[in-house]
Amino acid sequence: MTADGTTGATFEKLSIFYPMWNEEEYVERALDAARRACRTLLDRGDIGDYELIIVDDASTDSTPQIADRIAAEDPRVRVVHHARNRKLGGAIKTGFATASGDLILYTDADLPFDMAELPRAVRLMIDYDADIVSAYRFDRTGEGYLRTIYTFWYNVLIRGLFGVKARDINFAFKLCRARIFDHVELRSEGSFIDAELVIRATRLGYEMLQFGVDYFPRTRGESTLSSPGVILGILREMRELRGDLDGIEPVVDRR
Ligand SMILES: Nc1nc2c(ncn2[C@@H]2O[C@H](COP(=O)(O)OP(=O)(O)O)[C@@H](O)[C@H]2O)c(=O)[nH]1
Ligand SMILES: [Mg+2]
Repeated sequence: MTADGTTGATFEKLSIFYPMWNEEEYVERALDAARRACRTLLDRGDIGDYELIIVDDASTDSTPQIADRIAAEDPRVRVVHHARNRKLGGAIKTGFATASGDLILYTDADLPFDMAELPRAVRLMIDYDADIVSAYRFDRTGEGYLRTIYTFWYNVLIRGLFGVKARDINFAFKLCRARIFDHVELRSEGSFIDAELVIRATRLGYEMLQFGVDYFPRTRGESTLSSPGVILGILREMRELRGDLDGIEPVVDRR
């Protein structure tokens, strides 16, 4: 501790949160991987403390019980239970609202990338003074060819409609300085939320840095976010929020 009660680290606290719906096979693995990465960051003095947050979106398997047990054993683990399934956007809003750190990572439970990438992302954020560090997949074909094509066109659409040059906008690696949420207020309840975050933040003038990672598709359980309903939901929210997003004026000077 320094004289003013802070740790002297670059970031006082890193919050990592996972939206989880029926992830009993991943709860422990996801938290273990996060702990290892946080240990490296603590040792390097990049962060002074960390917390790991599970947003249980009304899971019907044993995810809630496993999460509660781990939280009872580890004071750095917190669990928020939704009373009803609110979908990805709802869970992500809960995650950002619960996070108490000045640095926040949102990612998925199924470990789509090696958590050892996190210390590198924090380093990039510091060295380039970015507000968001977002990862893209070097090779997305592991999620299936049809979905790879959807993903490609979704990124093209977001670029065309909103002028945001994101290489892999829906990939679940968004490291954010908490201060962006002084101005970014998310509204999506569904899977448009990733795009909404990036569109709002960059239009407000916040700087986003992107870096590539190897992608590892889930090896346990089933992917639940590529159904026609999810895709239609994205398009509906995009249409509903279009006017709102187009009205955003910068609050940060880009020099
Ligand atoms: N909050 C919430 N999260 C979900 C839901 N369905 C899936 N997820 C979470 O979203 C993340 C990605 O899910 P996944 O099925 O791997 O989708 P994919 O990676 O897009 O194929 C995981 O952390 C899931 O637990 C849901 O209905 N609500
Ligand atoms: Mg996945």
